[in-house]
Amino acid sequence: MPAHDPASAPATPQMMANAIRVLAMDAVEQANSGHPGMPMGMADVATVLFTEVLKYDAADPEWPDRDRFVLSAGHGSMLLYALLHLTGVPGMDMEQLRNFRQWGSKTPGHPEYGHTPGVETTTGPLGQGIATAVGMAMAERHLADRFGGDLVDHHTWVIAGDGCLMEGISHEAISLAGRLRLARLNVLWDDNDVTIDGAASISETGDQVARFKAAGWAVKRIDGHDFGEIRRALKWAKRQDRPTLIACRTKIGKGAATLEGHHDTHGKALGAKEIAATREKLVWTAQPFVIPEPIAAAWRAAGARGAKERSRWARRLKKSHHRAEFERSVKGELPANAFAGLEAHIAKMVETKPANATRVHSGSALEALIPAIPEMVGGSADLTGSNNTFVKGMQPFDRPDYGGRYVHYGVREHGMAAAMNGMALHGGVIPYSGTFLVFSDYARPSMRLAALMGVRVVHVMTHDSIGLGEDGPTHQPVEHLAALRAIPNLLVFRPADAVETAECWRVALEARFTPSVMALSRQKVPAVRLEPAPENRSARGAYELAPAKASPAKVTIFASGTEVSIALQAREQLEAQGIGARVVSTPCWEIFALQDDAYQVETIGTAPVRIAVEAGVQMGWERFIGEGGGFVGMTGFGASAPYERLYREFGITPEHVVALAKDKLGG
Ligand SMILES: Cc1ncc(C[n+]2csc(CCOP(=O)(O)OP(=O)(O)O)c2C)c(N)n1
Repeated sequence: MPAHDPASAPATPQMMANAIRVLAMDAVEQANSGHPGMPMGMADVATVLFTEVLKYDAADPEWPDRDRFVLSAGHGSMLLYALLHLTGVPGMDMEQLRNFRQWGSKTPGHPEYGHTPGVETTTGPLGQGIATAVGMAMAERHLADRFGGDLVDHHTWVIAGDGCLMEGISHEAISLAGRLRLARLNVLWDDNDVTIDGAASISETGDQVARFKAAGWAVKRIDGHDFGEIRRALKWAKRQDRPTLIACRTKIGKGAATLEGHHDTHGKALGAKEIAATREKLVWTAQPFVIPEPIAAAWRAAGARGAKERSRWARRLKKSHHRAEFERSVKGELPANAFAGLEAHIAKMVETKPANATRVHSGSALEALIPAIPEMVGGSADLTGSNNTFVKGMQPFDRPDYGGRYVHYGVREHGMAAAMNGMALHGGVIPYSGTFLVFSDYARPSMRLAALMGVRVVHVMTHDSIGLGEDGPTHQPVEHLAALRAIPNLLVFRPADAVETAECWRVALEARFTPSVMALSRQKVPAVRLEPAPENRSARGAYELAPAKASPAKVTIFASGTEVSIALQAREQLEAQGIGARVVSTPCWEIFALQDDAYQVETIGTAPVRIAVEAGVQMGWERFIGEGGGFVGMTGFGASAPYERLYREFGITPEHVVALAKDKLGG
């Protein structure tokens, strides 16, 4: 047996890194799918990070003051799973690694937040991790200001690959982090010059290090296989007064017998022959999924390194006068009086019945919410005045103290949505932000991940239809409501007036595990909720706003948002002709779908004719109007003109609704 056989040799960093390499290649081999190259290439860097630098206690992966670790290059999931297993995260036993990528395991193809203990965010769509990490670093700074460095004092570490840095979102993330000077954000770039198709240089000639530097980051290049250099660089990163990039020059598949450095190691099993030769090269005699005890013990000790620090922290928390508020915020519970101001505002709106744009009503709702819910942190992608997301008195979130609650995200919708995810994942912050609804397309990949992860973020998306008028079809969403409603676990609210807007805000904030979109208008609309209600009617998703006067109802008109008032006018006209018509307001389809059958059936009603009116495409409305129902809305793109003209030209009028209803009734 050679002297450095892992079964007997002391657990050097090299041996500990080789444990990651072997686990990665064996798990991918067993699954016959996965990505061994990246975990093998970054094993050395990850070993130093997890054994010497990262602040964590594997026994409690939810310790609020832990350093966050984000594997942005999510395809290298076996790196993370190996680390979680080796450091001793509860539940991450070897069985999980044996069952990599299998049904029911905690080791899915790409890391999934909420599915696997210790996974801080879902990654796989390249670039999302680094952009999400920006939000985590923002939340950390914000909470450090709110609760003090005694309770909040940690870093956010990211491993990103060439792919993450090629993605456009990386630009938004890097420039935002640089501008905000997020010194607790440290990115380790797996600089291996390999992507799937071959060398990264076949599609990239940019200088990444120069790019980060230009954005205000501190940068360094190292040999990612030299433990001394890695150690010094990670320590250097913690000392900087700005975010840091460490370009770690690595070889993909490092350690593989013949494939080291080859793009073939990126995304497939190495094969039995290569694995046997690699075992020999690494002098690794242990069977697959067996870690020699000295190495396993050293890893477990690394995982427990932070235990003392965690108990010291827990003692500080116990004594802190911030304790109750800190615990409440981090758990994501709302303050006891969170909605007192909002309910008073609703009562006032019922009384005063203001006609205005729903974006303005949203601004008024926020005026009641912002003072009551200190963890709400707002912002806009450079459309503050249009989105009505700013409440007087809010301070900008900015260096040096980061106590402000309003983020100037700049024109970075995608980066903004990802940063919001990061803040929500970090905990202690409820992020909301604004842009135009049409630009949900720019934010969609991160919104989808928010829905998949189940995080509470609120996207205020104004200018929600042709009703925005003169800016024209580039800015007029048509298919966006349908597209957003298609995302599972995303609440799409489209309130009709001041009361509904406030009600929807409440539902959004109470949805602890669901992101929301508030689709809001630029144009003024009349109040439709004129009477006090004993309950939050929007919390049913859809409800009968106006019953038929002439009974039984012959027509039910369904509408959302700004078209609810059109539906009410159509109802008046039908009733004037002796045709009983009722109106159902549908502020949130997803919530309506959760109501019991009896309520849904009763709300949809039995009128023979069902018409829907919404200034968007029809897709999805069948759930209310059935196959034979009528739809008044858009069938193509809008146009540039004053909105009243557009509604007339595109036939979204009470008269058109009436004509269609009568036609369906047979004259
Ligand atoms: C947005 C997105 N596009 C494409 C992919 C598919 N994909 C996964 S890994 C990868 C190449 C990444 O290259 P690199 O980051 O250098 O990783 P390495 O080859 O070093 O493992 C691609 C294109 C993806 N996961 N996400």
